[in-house]
Amino acid sequence: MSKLKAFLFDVDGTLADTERDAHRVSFNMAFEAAGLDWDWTVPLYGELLEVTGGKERIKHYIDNYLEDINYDGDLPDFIRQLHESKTHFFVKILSEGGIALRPGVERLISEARDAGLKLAIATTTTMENVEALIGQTLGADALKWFEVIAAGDVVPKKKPAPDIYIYAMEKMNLGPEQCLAFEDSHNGILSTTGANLQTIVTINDYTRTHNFNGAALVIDQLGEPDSPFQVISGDAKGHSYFDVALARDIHQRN
Ligand code: XBP
Ligand code: MG
Repeated sequence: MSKLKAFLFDVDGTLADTERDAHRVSFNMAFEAAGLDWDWTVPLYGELLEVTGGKERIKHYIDNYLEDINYDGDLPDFIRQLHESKTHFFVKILSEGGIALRPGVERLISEARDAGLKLAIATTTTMENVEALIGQTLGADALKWFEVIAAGDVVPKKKPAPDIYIYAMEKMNLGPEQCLAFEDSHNGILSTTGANLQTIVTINDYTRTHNFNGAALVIDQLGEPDSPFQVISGDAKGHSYFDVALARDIHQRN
């Protein structure tokens, strides 16, 4: 039995509810700025989330939802420029304080640091977005708390492929039996389980109906001492919020 050494966090939907009110909105802002009449409504965006990665999601939309489009230059270049504009709007929304961390995230990160656990991020989103979220919510210094921030195009295959988690663990010199991962989506848990990681899932409005087979514990949020989580599946061993003690308890069952 290996000792628990690190927490690996997904970002979008896990650290913060970014998809509906930040990513979706910034895609729409980029479309408008480019003179496109595309409108990614809340339900449509839920469908589009099936494809991870902003550039990949735009390509999927073009291929599957549109009859015809007019653009200058070649398609990958057009998508890349649109996505750069989207990242600009996303960072702006975050810099205006538009998004908070989910309940329990700041407390758990702080407890993990006190307990000497390593922290890492494994996300599909762009590095600039991670820096904006962490900087805005925990402060610019907090980026250093994470031994590895594995983001976006650093691996060729995004989630649901396990590559981003494998990359983060390699950089930390740790194996999956020494880590616990935090995710919010079906694509996320396919990625963690593909990397042989034990996984805690905190659901959100876009993912509550997803299949989380293979999760060690599925809860509605990490919770706080005065604001308990709800257990969707798995055994929380009488705990009412997610802390390092519960993480160690779950890890021992591995
Ligand atoms: C997050 C994503 C990302 C964001 C958009 O998935 O799918 O694509 O929606 O980010 P996960 P970019 O939480 O599983 O990592 O536009 O920066 O790609
Ligand atoms: Mg996610």
